[in-house]
Order: sequence, then structure tokens, then C-alpha cells
Amino acid sequence: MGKTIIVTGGAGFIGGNFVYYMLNKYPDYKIICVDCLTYAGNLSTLKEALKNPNFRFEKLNICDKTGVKKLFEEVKPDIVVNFAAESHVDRSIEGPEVFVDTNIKGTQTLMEVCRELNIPRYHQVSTDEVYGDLPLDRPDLFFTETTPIHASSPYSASKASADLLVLAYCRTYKFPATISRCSNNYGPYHFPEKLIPLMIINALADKPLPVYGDGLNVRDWLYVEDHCKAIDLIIHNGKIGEVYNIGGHNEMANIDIVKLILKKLDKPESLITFVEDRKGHDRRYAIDPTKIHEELGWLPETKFADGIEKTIDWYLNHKDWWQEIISGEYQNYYEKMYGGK
Ligand code: NAD
Ligand code: TDX
Repeated sequence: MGKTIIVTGGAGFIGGNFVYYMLNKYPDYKIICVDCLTYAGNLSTLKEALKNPNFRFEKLNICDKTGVKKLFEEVKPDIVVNFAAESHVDRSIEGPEVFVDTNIKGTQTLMEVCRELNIPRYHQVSTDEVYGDLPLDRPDLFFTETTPIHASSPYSASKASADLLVLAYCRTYKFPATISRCSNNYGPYHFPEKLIPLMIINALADKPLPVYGDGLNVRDWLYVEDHCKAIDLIIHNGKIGEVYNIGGHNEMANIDIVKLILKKLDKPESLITFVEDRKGHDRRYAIDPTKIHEELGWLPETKFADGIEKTIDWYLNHKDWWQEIISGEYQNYYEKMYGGK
């Protein structure tokens, strides 16, 4: 029988991609998106999903326990997948408070409602950033699920706190949850404040491409659809109480990504502008995904060369989507973050 799945944060980048992935893969499932539409949430991302009778959107804050409980009581979800979060490291450095509210308190609120209503399954979408960073001169080191938590930014500290709460709920209340910790995603609907879309959009406008510090920081990039596939496997076949790392074994220095984007768009490298470094900037992230591969058979399918091509094409073909975003409040953000740099 078809399941009912609540997807929180489904109007954002990864949650939105997950909504489409699940609607396509499981035509007998009902997908309900809970999202309060912060600056990062866009209903236009869900335009096609809203035409699907198996999809429903609820504008709701995950910290609003009364609202969340009323909805969960009504729809009786089989699974809750929590993507909702404040997700941008730079914003967490400027204003950490909302990160504590949404990422920690919001997670606890969702779990509490699930516990009170005996919802059978909860999944927490977390990040590799909870492990802190790795040195550039030790390419043999990777994050495994047993790497100690060592968060660097207010963002990653809030995600790590939520993870600890989820694990505590599992142990104390036998709460039926899993956690996934994924590396950097890229792909369609990625909010323009993040590295890859920002560089594509600035390059298209012949604007400077702001690279933090020396540009040698390394991230492990995964095409967003591969992340969605991993979460699908975990919510259906994962073991309760377990953490699964998800990563593409695709480490790249920021500067190399930026140069690649310029080359694909036929723009000059003179657009690259080195700016002041991010405070506390993590040097390198690299995931060891052996556990999810061996237990659940997951492997990344999209090679970076193909994924970046698809992503650039998507931004070229969906100018309406991002032009609407960057014409609003985003302008103030951009001026504040990059104006003085
Ligand atoms: P995003 O910022 O694009 O989207 C977040 C969504 O959550 C938005 O739609 C926003 O409106 C919604 N939201 C925020 N606060 C809310 C609240 N209080 N109540 C209800 N909805 C709220 O984020 P993303 O990049 O899609 O990330 C999704 C999840 O994946 C996050 O938990 C993030 O920590 C995690 N993650 C992201 C990446 C990445 O590379 N982007 C990598 C690993 C893990
Ligand atoms: O203008 C920029 N210039 C620049 O050099 C921006 C926005 C970023 N960078 C650098 C900082 C990072 O080393 O690029 C790298 C990637 O930056 P982001 O896109 O901000 O991602 P990151 O900080 O690595 O975090 C992302 O991956 C892990 C997501 O935003 C998180 O939500 C996720 O948990």
C-alpha cells in the first residue's frame, strides 16, 4: 500500500529535489511538504509538484508544535523526513540565533510530535560538516560514521546538536530514527547564495566571482539526485538508530570548480576575485561512504563532469526561477556579504 511521507523543507534545494524524486518513483505515495517559506524556500520550486494530486503543501514552521501536531494527527504519516533547516554557513556566522531555533528546537519539536503520535519512522537529514574539517596534506583521511563530532561554525554546531538529540531519542525512547550525513550537493534549484549557483549566475552577468581566501578549500561534491536516492534507501531499508554517511568521492578545490564553470560558460578567468576568507573556514571535507554502500547498496551514479554540465544547463534554461530570487531581498544580502570585500 502507498505510504504517506512528510517532507519538511521541501520548498528548498534538496527537499524540493526529493519531492520530485519520490513523486516520480512512487506514484502511489502521498507526499506532504511542510515548509514555512523562509528566504530559502520557493513555492516556484514546487510548481510542477503542486499539479500532482498526490502532493500537498502546508505552510508551517517546524517549531510550531501545535500546528505540526494538528497536521500529523490529520495525515498520519508513515515517515517524516526532516530537511527543514537554516543551511548557509555564512548566514550562521552573521546571525546564529535562528539556526538554534530551527535546526535544534525545530528538530526536537518534530521528534516530540512523532513520539506523542507514535509515528513509525523519522529520518534526520544532516551534514558532513558535523565532523569539522580534515587537513589538506592528509588525503588518506576521510570522515566515517565513528569520526568524533567536531563542528566549526554555528551552522554545523546546530546540525550536530540536532544529531545528538536524535541519537538520544533513539536510545532513551527507542525512537525509530535514522540520520544521514551528506557532503556538498549541487544541481537544480540550488539557492544562488551557495558556491556553484552563485558562480554560474555571476559569470553569466560578467560580475566578479568572489573566491574566499586562497580558493584551495576542498569539498566533496555530490549530484543532488544521488543524495535523494540514498535517503530513499535509508528510509525504506536503513537500520533504526544508525547514522549513514553519504558522499561522492569527488573532492575538488573551490578554485578548480570556479575555473571549470568559467570555461564551460566561455568567460574569462579575470572575473575571479579573491576576497576575505570565511571566519573559521573548514579546509577539507571528505566522506567515506563504505557503510551505506555495503549495507544498502548505494553508490553515486552521476559523475561530476556530467552533473556540472546538467546543472549549468539547468541554470541557463531556468532563468525565471533564479532571476526572481536575486531581484528581491537577495540584493540586500549580497551587498551586505560582498559589498565591502
Ligand atoms: P535550503 O536552505 O535550500 O532549504 C531549506 C528549506 O527549509 C527552505 O525551503 C526553508 O523555507 C525551509 N525552512 C527553514 N526553516 C524552516 C522552519 N523553521 N520550518 C519550516 N521550514 C523551514 O537547504 P538545503 O541545501 O536544501 O538543505 C536541506 C537539508 O540538507 C538541511 O538540513 C541541510 O543541513 C542538509 N544538507 C545540505 C547540504 C547541501 O549541500 N546543501 C549538504 C548536506 C546536508
Ligand atoms: O562566495 C563564495 N565564495 C567561496 O569561495 C561562497 C558562497 C562560498 N565559497 C566557498 C566556501 C566553501 O569552501 O565555497 C565552498 C562552498 O561553500 P558553500 O556553497 O557555502 O557550501 P559549504 O559551506 O561547504 O556548505 C554546504 O555543504 C554542506 C551547504 O551550504 C551546507 O548546508 C551543507 O551542510
